[in-house]
Amino acid sequence: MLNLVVTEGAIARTYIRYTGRSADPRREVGTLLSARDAPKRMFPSFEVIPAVDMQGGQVVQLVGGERGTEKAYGDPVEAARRWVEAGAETLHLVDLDGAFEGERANAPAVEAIVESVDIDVQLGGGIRAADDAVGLLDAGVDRVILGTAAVETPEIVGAISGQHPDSVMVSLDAKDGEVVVSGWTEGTGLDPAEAAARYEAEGAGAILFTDVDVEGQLGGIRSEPVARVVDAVDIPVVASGGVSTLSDIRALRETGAAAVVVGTALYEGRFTLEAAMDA
Ligand code: AMZ
Repeated sequence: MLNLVVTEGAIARTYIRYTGRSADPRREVGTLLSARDAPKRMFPSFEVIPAVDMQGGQVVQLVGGERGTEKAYGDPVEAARRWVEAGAETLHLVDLDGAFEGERANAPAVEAIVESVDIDVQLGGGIRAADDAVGLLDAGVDRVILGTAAVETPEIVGAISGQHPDSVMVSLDAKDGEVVVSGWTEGTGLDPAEAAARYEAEGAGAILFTDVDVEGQLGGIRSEPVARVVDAVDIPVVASGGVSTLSDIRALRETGAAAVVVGTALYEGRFTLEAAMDA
């Protein structure tokens, strides 16, 4: 008998156990193949995602996204490996030089991470053209994160999703209630919840919502702005900004967010990734 142990959406990875001969192997194998070809659901259960923000080839964390406030935390590939060992299911990579300058500058570290880890990798910062995004997805990045380009050219979301379904995460980063772009230096006049609904219609697979007002400050999260975005869409919303305690993580989970990105609190050892995932 062929005993297939299937966990939703993840059959191709690990959850197959063969325990003998099947009465009808062709049927079993057919089921197995179609399950493997089915698209993987993004964030099937709540995730705590470590951030690897890069500047000049180093991991850094900024306070409120302001240049000049950076604190460095070493080599990105080592950090990525450390998060994988600690049990991360997804890595959140940001090319900060790319976000500020409009052109990605940490590609060697990104490539090395994509090659050395076998968990999902999402990447943002300086992805401003559809062909760059598609190239990254072809090269093994699981999701591209678009901020500035999605605001300037909303159709880019559909253009990329057409080739790689469910692989565009639109980043709506809010300062004083308004979406900001270009390294969070320029306002757009957009309301984050209204914009989220619009990008869902454009084909976004998920929304990243960063509460810039509390970002990097270890001062705690605000639930309401996250809940507003969650309530505006059906696609997963990943929350970011301000996490300093395990109860911040629980509070974000209660908003209905699908995942939370944590940076400074993990690098400063406020809690471990294991403890955060247990929370
Ligand atoms: O810290 C910052 N100033 C900052 C930052 N972390 N500015 C942008 N970003 C991130 C966004 C998103 O993930 O949260 O960069 C990405 C968007 O970049 P772009 O180049 O598409 O606007």
